[in-house]
Amino acid sequence: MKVERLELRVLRLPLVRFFETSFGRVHERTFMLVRLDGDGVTAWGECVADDNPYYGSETVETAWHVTVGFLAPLVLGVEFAHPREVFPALRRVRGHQMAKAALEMAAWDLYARQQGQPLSAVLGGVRTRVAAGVSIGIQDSLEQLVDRVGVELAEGYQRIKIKIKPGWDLDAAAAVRARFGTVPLMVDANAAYSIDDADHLAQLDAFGLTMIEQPLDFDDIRDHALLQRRLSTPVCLDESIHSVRLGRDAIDEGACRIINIKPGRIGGHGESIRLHDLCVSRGIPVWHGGMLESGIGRAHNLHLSSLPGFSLPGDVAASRRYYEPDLIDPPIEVGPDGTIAVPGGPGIGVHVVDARIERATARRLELRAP
Ligand code: OSB
Ligand code: MG
Repeated sequence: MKVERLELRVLRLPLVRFFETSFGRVHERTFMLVRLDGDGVTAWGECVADDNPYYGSETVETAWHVTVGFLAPLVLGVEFAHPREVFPALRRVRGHQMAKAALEMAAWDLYARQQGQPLSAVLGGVRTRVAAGVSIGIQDSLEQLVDRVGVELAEGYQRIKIKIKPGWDLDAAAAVRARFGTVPLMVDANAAYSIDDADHLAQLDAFGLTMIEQPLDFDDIRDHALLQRRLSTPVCLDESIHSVRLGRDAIDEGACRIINIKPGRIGGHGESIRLHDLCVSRGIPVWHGGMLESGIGRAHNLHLSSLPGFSLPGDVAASRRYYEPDLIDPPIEVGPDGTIAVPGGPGIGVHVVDARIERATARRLELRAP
């Protein structure tokens, strides 16, 4: 497999509905797409970096800079026997997992398409449909929150995740429980608390949550281990796990009982498979996180979610919760049983609508193999 041409684009797309986390409210997303061409085949990857460094330290601008200046030259025109060789080939660039992931994931799509196989088959997937949950942002009122939960449950989603922050936590969980009883429910704090809040967070134990996601800092393992000892609710780490090694450390220290895998956060599909395998061997359930991706990133996520260790519903919801129209046609849809089909064609298996990409493009750059 050889990449002959690389195209980068920055796109801007309005969200169907605003999305609010403990670090802020967004109404649109700005993100980078990577297109690779080789041997007459076109492949796509999506970078999950935002236009701000609030979830993680990367941004669209850092991803662009690092890809053009440092990552692309390590891939363009280089012969790879398999896409699992791509992440190690980028090793001299430290960090920048989101930028690496977009390129690496596009390389997997390129390889799978060249093999004429669905990406899931190449990744080692075993499922044709994956269980879907939804992530519901912070709302303006508890009534609005409960209404949104009702709408999503009616769509079939198998579990509800609500975003929390100080001042929007116990009451929010209580409101959902009061209206919807024992529905599978979890909360995601996006690092909004500190270990000094342990007593407060322990009050969440009363709600029978399936987990609390990333309560403490993005680079913390140790305080999460202290917190986990004080909670009966399982801690799930998201932001803290930006490499397979950190996943191992977190499990060894008892900092979490569940891990959320986002390929963009740890450098792509190859590293995600390694983290998945580690978690399976250590008895740690994993599920697939989401980053408000367009249909391109969403399709990648579905293929990865088909691996056997993804035993909990992921944040892999239908296209129309995010973008209308999506960049792909047909859009990704959820069935009444709360599952989503893994696309079946070669590679990511979705039809990318060039005209929609063109319309949303703010910037474009083309690089060719020397
Ligand atoms: O923490 O999982 C998160 C969205 C943006 C950044 C971080 C997160 C999220 C979500 C949304 O929870 C998941 C999705 O629906 O794509
Ligand atoms: Mg999260």
